[in-house]
Amino acid sequence: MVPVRKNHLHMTAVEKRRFIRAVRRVKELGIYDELVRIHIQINSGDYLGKDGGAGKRWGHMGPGLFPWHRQYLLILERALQQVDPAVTIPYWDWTQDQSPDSPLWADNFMGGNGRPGDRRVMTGPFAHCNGWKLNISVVPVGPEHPAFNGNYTADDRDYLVRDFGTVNPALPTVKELQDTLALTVYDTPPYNYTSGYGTEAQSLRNHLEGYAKFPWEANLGKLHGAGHTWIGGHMLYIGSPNDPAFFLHHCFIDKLWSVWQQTHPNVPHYLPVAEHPDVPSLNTKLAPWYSMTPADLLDHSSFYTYA
Ligand SMILES: [Cu+2]
Repeated sequence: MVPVRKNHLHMTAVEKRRFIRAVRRVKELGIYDELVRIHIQINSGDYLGKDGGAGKRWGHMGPGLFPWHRQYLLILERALQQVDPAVTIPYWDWTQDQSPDSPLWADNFMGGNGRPGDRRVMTGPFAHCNGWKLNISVVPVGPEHPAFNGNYTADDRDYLVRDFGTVNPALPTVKELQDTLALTVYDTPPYNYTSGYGTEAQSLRNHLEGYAKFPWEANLGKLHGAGHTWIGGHMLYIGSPNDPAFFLHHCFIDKLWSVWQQTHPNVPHYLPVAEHPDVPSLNTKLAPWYSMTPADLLDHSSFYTYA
């Protein structure tokens, strides 16, 4: 039986309770925080190497975005299933589910926005007052824009922070998503945050990641980026997996890679195929696990399906 991932809106109250219980248990076991640590380590390296020549960008600002996060989510999901075999990671479709009053943010699921002032989350299972304490958290330092900054220092706040709609007031629209999913090229040299800018050179990956936009679009930071920035708080920076909403957001990104593949069955579903100094190729084992390649991760259907 292959596990089925579903939209959180279609989960029963019992399914939600079991998901939350498993996440909190995996946190107690230290597995969750180890995943946070890995994300910080990999993401920082990816940002510091954004212009190339500094080793591989594994999971961000490059084609590894989809396979790397697919493996990352699989590791969490399998840990959750050790606690409760029925649990899968649900997804958040932010083109349809945009209200701060969504069941997503209810007290029995992700909990709500941060309070005024320090933006501390006060409700739900991931509120500090309900026992969710951050052990590994960082804030950006240095002169660069935080969104392009690989330089971080320890953040001693041990509570989760959210700030809905302040940095970015709007979640992505259906049109924004459809325009990007219409692209027919997975990624383009230099396989970084500049790939596919404009109309000629395409990059499904960079448009979906959010660093490229079409001439008719107003702002960078769309789609994947916009989900992070709309939630705000911890979701803005590389310690974003401290917010369990990260996994519902990235689960939807994961689903979209699959939707794009189905929409364009006859184009390469990962690029580059040949070895490349700055990014994983189709057959490069992904750090820090060195167990699976993008080729191994191209098709999720043996790991899980989407309802
Ligand atoms: Cu990430």
